[in-house]
Amino acid sequence: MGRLIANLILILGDQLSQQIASLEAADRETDIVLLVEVAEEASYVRHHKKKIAFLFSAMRHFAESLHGAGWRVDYIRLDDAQNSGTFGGEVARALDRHGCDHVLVTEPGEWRVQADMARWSARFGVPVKILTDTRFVCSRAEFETWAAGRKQFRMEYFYREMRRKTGLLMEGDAPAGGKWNFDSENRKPAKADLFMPSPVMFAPDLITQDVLALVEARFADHFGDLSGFWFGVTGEDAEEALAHFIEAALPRFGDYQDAMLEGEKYLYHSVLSVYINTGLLDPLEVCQRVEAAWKSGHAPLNAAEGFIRQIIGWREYVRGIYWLKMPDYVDGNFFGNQRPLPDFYWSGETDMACLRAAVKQTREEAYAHHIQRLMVTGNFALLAGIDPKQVHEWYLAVYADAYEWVELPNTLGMSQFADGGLLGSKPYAASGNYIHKMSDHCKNCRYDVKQKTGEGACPFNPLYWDFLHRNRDKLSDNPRMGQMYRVWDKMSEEKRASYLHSARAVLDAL
Ligand code: FAD
Ligand code: DLZ
Ligand code: SF4
Repeated sequence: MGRLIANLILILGDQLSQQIASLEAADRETDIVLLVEVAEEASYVRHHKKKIAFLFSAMRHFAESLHGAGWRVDYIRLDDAQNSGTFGGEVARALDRHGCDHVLVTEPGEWRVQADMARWSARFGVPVKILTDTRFVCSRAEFETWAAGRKQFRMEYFYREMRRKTGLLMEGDAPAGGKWNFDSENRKPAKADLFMPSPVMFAPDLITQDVLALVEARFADHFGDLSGFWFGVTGEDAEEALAHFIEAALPRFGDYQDAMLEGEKYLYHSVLSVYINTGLLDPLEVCQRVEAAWKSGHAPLNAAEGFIRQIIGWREYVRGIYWLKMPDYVDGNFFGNQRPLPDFYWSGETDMACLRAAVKQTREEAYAHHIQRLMVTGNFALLAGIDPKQVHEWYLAVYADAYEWVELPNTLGMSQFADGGLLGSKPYAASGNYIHKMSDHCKNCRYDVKQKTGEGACPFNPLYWDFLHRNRDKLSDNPRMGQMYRVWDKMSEEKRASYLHSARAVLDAL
């Protein structure tokens, strides 16, 4: 006999897993699964067209697979005549349609959505149960316990606990290979290579083609190219992408993790965040597969460890920080930066070759790898004193893998140091020399990376010193910055003035 209580189970666009907690707790006989395409989610920041298309297509495919697995699925399309455009509005309509007396959801990834859900029970007059998202190794409650009483949070210590908890790359109580972290081996610049792997690209099927037409019609004025859409949109596609990454790119992932090359959009990166963050891949399973590749001798330890650290270390850690510190976190502005985001973050029209390449590929693919995000677009915004909230909204909009829980701490914390150093012990600020060392962009640039000041100098060079000078009261006590202030102080008055003058010219031209 089925249960008397029928649940309405709302599955959000980034919860597309049959193992998601709300489905695990549900009953196929009595419960209704609801998925909704809603205008508010696509436009509270104006997401990249490819991101919206990916999500809608993945949601439609997921609904089909649920139906095939025997679930009763109610799917609301964006262009359904009665679509209210919001999660709450669609839950209200579905409760009327189906007469369910409970709502069951898995906790959402964004504070904004959680705050809305907290009001649903009173609004709809039915119990609303919000379940822990079991896709994460560390629950929000566990992270709070870890953080309690600590003056400083450091990812490295958190990561070691996650290694112990998961048993990944552990030999008894000790880390495999005798070290927790092989990052020092992972800083090689890459060379153009005919055999550079590329992620598996999937031709759009009929469902995706429908969605592409919808997105082109409804979101024509959003950032991003829709043409050349190749993302996988099902769990099977994502599996194939994972297998290909492990086979073709993982062995060199570690070595070239920090490298950039003109015209090479992916290098040895996995391009899996888009699938992991929507639920098409399970993060722990991904790590176990990578560990198995190391155990079988296919990939070296520095690659496997580097990759696993990103997922059970950084990914879990930034989520913990997000939930610990929201809602105030988003207003962090340690340096008091107010400058608006330059237009070229949208147009890509700049003579700075590194920025042009990063923005161009972001527009084309809704993807850029970590070092492009951190050391090119992020570094420039930091040095130029851009309002961190505008920087945050840009990253949230333009990347297919961006959800606030992961994007915000990476942008506002790691990249812009706007949280005053909760996430990193010093700002990721660098002059042109870093980009020159790690990439081949400078040879295609109108600016000269070796030139420090004056017309034609790489803008990162004067901006770097101007940033340090401008923020001296905030940074000079930081032990990791002392050395740079000593270098600045030893410069002649004339040299310092020349840096500041050149920086002013760059900033005035923005
Ligand atoms: P790979 O280099 O192949 O790394 C493997 C996996 O590790 C990724 O798929 C991802 O799941 C995880 N990972 C790596 N670094 C991080 C990190 N710092 N935080 C969390 N997970 C990480 N990542 C997002 O998933 N969504 C975002 O919105 C996002 N915004 C970012 C904004 C800025 C300013 C910066 C500096 C980083 C941001 N990151 C974000 C982290 C990282 O850049 C991306 O996860 C990565 O580029 C995704 O590409 P990939 O799958 O090829 O990653
Ligand atoms: C990003 C996004 C977009 C563009 N559209 C939808 C949607 O129409 N329906 C949906 O369920 N989810 C969408 N999402 C993902 C949500 O924004 C995400 O689930 C919340 O921000 C919580 O992380
Ligand atoms: Fe970027 Fe400067 Fe190199 Fe040009 S010279 S590509 S602006 S780092």
